[in-house]
Amino acid sequence: MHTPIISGSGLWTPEHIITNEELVESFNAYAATVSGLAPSSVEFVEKASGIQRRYVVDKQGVLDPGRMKPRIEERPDQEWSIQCDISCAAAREALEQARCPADQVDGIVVGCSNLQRAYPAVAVEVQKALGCRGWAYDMNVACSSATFAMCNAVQAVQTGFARRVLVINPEITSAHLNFRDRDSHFIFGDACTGLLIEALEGSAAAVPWQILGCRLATQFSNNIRNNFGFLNRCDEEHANDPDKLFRQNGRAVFKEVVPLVASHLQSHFEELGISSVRRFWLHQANRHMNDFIAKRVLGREATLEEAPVILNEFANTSSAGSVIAYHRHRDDMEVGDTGVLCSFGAGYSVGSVVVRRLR
Ligand code: CO8
Repeated sequence: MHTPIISGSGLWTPEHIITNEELVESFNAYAATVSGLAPSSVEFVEKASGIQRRYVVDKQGVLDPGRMKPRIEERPDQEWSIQCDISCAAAREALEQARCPADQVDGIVVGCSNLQRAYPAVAVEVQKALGCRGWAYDMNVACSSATFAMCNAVQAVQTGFARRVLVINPEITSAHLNFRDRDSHFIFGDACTGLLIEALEGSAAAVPWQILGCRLATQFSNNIRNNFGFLNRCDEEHANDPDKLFRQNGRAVFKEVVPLVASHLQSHFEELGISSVRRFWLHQANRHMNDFIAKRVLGREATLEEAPVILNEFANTSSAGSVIAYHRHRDDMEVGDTGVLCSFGAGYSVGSVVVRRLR
């Protein structure tokens, strides 16, 4: 069996930022035209979620109260698609950090909550655009798409099925967020992350992070849903219902997912025989959720150093969240330190990947 490592990470961030103030102003302009719809508030958003702003691929379209969705032009088939473009940007940074030429990559897994088309797979397009060999496929486990994709990559590397696999998470959440929904209009942001997972033997990485173990779990729930799909056009009456966008029962998600994730992490650490974890790169959906999860696992409040927060800047970027936290908050860790990337979300789904700094 080969030793799997993360040898590089990359992050693509859109150029547009929407602050809570701007988002709430737009929502309230819309709400003023709908009888019975209460206004949103900046204070609520920040207090309930910890989110202060988010990056989006298009700002104007989202903030226009007459539109409230991003303007993203359809591209001709001959051009790289938007998800391919942002995937390549994140992947190139990861490859550069790993000191790995693109033609040495054997496999690509693109995992995210919303794929822009059914086929050809975005991953295969990325493979062509980057000049990688081997195979590529897309997958979707909502917010857990990154950790589940990492697990696939780890197994491929361990068994020798592939030497190097790129895991990429192009999350354009703003296109499937209902900006007219008071309960959730502030929750999401756009970003794309990339990781190179490869065998330690033969890697040129300056700072390899050994992957000690992956653990995945799912449990069916209707509390987070998005009913968008290819069958929608077969029922014209319901084709444009708001439930074809993201919706959730946020309170129930909060209550049910916190204990699920905490016990998932505890059993994963036990299984690996790990007693001390220096860093928790948690999924970034809600600040309080992360505080509760870390507290349950540690038996005390976690510091910001132990459980870093990026959702104040990015909001919930779905599967990219825990990878952004890892990408931004790991350089200060010592050789031998252990950390965990952990995702949770729709499904429900929970994924954890435990890593240790090797050099
Ligand atoms: N402004 C002002 N007040 C508001 C607003 C608002 N915008 N929204 C609600 N309120 C009010 C309510 O009316 C309510 O008032 P009252 O008490 O008088 O009835 C009060 O605030 C409390 O409402 P809630 O109970 O709804 O508020 P919470 O404290 O529960 O906070 C949260 C709401 C922030 C949504 C919180 O429940 C939460 O974060 N839950 C967890 C969410 C989560 O983790 N979801 C994961 C989903 S992501 C995923 O899995 C991937 C899917 C990816 C899809 C990407 C496509 C977009």
